[in-house]
Amino acid sequence: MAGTPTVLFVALNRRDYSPLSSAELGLDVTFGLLSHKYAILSLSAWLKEHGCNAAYVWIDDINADQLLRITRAIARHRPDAFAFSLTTEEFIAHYAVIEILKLRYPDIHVIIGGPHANALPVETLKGFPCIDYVAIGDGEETLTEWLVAVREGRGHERMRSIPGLAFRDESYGISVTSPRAKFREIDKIPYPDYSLVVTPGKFRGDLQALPIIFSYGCPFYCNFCSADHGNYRYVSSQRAVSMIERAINEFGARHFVFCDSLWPPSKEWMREFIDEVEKRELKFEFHFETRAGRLSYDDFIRLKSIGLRGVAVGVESGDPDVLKRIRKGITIEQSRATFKALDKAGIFARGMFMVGNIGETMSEIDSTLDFLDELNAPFNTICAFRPLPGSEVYEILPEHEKNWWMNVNEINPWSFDNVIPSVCGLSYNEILELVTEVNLTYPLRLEYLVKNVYSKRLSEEDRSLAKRIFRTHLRRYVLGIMERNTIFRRLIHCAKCVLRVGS
Ligand code: B12
Ligand code: SF4
Repeated sequence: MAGTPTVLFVALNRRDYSPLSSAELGLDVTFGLLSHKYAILSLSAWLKEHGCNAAYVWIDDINADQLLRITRAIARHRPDAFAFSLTTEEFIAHYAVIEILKLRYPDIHVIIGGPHANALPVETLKGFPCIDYVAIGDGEETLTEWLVAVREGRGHERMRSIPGLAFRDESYGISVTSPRAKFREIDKIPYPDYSLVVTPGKFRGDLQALPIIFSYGCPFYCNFCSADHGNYRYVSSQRAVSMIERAINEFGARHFVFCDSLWPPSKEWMREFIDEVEKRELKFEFHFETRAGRLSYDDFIRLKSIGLRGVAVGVESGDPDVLKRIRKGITIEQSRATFKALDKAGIFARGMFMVGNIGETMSEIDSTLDFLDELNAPFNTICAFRPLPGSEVYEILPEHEKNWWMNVNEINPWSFDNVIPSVCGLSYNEILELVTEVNLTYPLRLEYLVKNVYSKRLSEEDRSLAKRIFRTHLRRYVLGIMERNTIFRRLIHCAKCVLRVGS
């Protein structure tokens, strides 16, 4: 373990994490976002600029072959520590990996950070003994100071002086150090370390999109969300363009997904960004997520001229009372106007909706489903609400329901086996069933075909994408009906028997 203090980031990246993956929908090219955590790319770059080293290994399942990848990475990099960046929903699946690592390498420290760690540092350490440290808050300085302390073999006294940490101390209690100050000078954060996940010269920039983030936190306070509310910080527009330019020149990137909670930070920032992209004559395509009411038709047209391909809009609900209750801070009218502007500008729009929000009634859910059809976007993601740790709604759960995340199915966090508390009249499984049905049948409507597949409003490429969405959903729907149909099931059974006898 000579040389530079080294951390090995480890991740379990399953492709089947969502009920309808983008690969299944044929959306690979457009939404073919590299699934690796941006935080890992960003923290790695920071460590490398601050006297440490970082490596990264990911597996797509827990089996002997995949675990061998980790063993090889350990032999190659000889890390001082294993690091994980986790959301709540992927925690349990990753803990299975952590247990295996701890069993094989008991002397290598394990640290976790990210949204789950930020929300429940103490509960996580208490319930999961193979985790040694939890980082709370912005991780750049915490991880660097901690890694150096680990390398120097300093004990808990030294760890107590590092802000933003929680750990199991000598008396088996949990120590939490002072809060880590928010990182303000975010222009100083180095360019993301894409070298961890793509090889220059080999990366298919025409087929895959790189994630890129220009901001930390969010200025809004939606009560279902666990983002770092109010602590909104963003890089300058010049810096943002330089980040893109560098990814284009070094890695051959052509597509980006701006993964900020919301983009752009402001209209003025956006104008400067566009001017700078034009000045540097950069050629790339991009998608981003925004809030309803933030951008106009003219804005979309200007953004389209520098490569905008698609926009996701957080509509959440079609009911004004629900929007107020969840403190979304937008109106139905604003969503309507944003989708109209996107339609008129011929931009591929994606609506993001949620069902099962706090106190939601069946008639409020119906309003959302009606609104979904009214907006008639080429694509939507409709989520079954989960009370995420770190959000305001999580805090109001009765104590005995707060541990739901400990029981999430390791194989499929979206499965119906999960016992997830509901905060409305329907149970979680009822909501999930409804949402799965709506996700599946949404494009199977005449209005969808007329507007998104046959009208000439969208580009040829986007229309063929909408057609793929229609076909994939139709195939799945028909197969679903067949699977549920007893006569059909029996026929298949008979056919199999005949084939068996025949052979
Ligand atoms: C980008 C993003 C995504 C992208 C990820 C793209 C990518 N390739 O990285 C996509 C669209 C794929 C995505 C998907 C989902 N996301 Co998301 N996403 C975000 C978002 C907007 C930004 C996250 C980000 O990368 N920020 C930039 C990095 C640099 O900051 P950071 O992650 O906060 O990390 C800092 C610290 O936490 C810390 N840190 C992080 N990791 C580590 C590790 C170590 C070892 C240390 C020491 C420190 C550390 O240091 C970092 C730098 O200071 C956040 C909201 C937000 N504003 O935070 C939601 C958020 C993370 N997502 C969330 C959710 C729920 C999801 C989904 C489950 C949604 C869904 N229903 O499908 C999925 C599944 C993700 C999964 N695998 O589990 C939740 C997580 C809440 C929770 N309690 O877990 C968030 C917080 C939003 C919310 N609704 O509350 N997401
Ligand atoms: S849902 Fe979006 S806008 Fe609302 S607080 Fe979370 S990140 Fe911000």
